[in-house]
Amino acid sequence: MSTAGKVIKCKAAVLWGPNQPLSIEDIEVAPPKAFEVRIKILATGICLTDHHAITGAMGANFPVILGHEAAGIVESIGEGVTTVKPGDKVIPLTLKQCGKCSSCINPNGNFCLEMNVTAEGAWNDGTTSFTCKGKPVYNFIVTSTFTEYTVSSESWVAKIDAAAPLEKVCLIGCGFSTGYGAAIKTAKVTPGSTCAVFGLGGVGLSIIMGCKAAGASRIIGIDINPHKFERAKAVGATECINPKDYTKPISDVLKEMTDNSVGYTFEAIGRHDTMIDALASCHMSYGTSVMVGVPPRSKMLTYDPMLLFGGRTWKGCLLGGWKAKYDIPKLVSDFMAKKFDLDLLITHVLPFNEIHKGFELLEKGESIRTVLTF
Ligand code: CND
Ligand code: ZN
Ligand code: ZN
Repeated sequence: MSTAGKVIKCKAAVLWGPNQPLSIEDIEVAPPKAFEVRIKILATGICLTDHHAITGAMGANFPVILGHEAAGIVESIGEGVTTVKPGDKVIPLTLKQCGKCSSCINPNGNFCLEMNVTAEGAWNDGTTSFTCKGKPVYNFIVTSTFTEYTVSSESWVAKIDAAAPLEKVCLIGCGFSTGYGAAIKTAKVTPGSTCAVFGLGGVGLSIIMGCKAAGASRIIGIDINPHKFERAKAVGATECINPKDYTKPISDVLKEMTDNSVGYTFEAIGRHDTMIDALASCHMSYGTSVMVGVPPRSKMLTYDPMLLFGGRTWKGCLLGGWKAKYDIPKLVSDFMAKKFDLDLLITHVLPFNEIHKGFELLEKGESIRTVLTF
């Protein structure tokens, strides 16, 4: 029996407030309105950004359904939707692409200026697509994938290869694309260069994969958890170091190790101190440092401007700098063409109802990516 046009009752992990446990609830998901798409989620990764929203380091409206790294199948579409149809395999996007604003038309921009309209987790008319116990439940970066069904807007959904394995390509929805793009698209790592990656989680390892694909000859991984080193090396790190093993600043350690030749550094943790460490660790005159970790909300960062005065470049990027609606399907095609291996990033696969275990593994530093399947 078709569910199109009807409210769907299903399970979702609802976060009722900051620092509360995720609660698996029965929710109602409204049918898609004009230009909206309702998606049956089949696989979703857990990213540290979801954890930032739980702790309050990243803003969200409560109650909220988190999750933003997923793949699924279109269940039904609203009036006017032309780029996807029921049955299509899709990845919900964390960035929209209007295709018309100054950011979308510039080849280097991917942060669509229309983004702010949905910043509060509700649609333009103030409504939400989810309800639980009679209360509206907000969305998270328009994706909300810790649910059996979600609703997104057409410009935030990318149709992907019908043969793509969803339990793997879900990582292309965030972590993989973010890291890989940070290296090849944002930093534009050059062949033969030396790179240093701070933070060896799913995003950091994807940065390493991007540095390797770009032809870097030395890739140094940095993490305070040495258990991350083995997998970092498996994806391409040439060596790994733990800042806790040194008394001097990590930037000095890297300078000595490389005869002062670190061309590119990346911060994939989300801390101010490591953002400065990463900046100070790239070459003072030609180095580029990319801020990939989400900066803690509402906190100012102070730094010595001399760090930039000699010529360093400091950049940030969202989703690796990719133009989501156009580039995500291409990355899925690249995966299908075996240009990179997502299995190296997936340490755990759990059923959706074990989401708590997935977060526990992340908190304990025991996972790279946990994929939840439905
Ligand atoms: P994950 O938790 O898997 O990895 C972070 C790693 O950092 C862990 O291995 C930690 O041990 C390590 N770490 C923690 N503190 C330190 C420290 N002081 N020094 C060195 N290493 C440390 O996180 P993830 O890979 O899922 O995400 C990483 C960041 O990227 C996080 O801030 C997330 O919110 C952000 C991000 C950004 C974007 C974007 O579009 N820019 C997209 N997704 C995620
Ligand atoms: Zn735009
Ligand atoms: Zn993410």
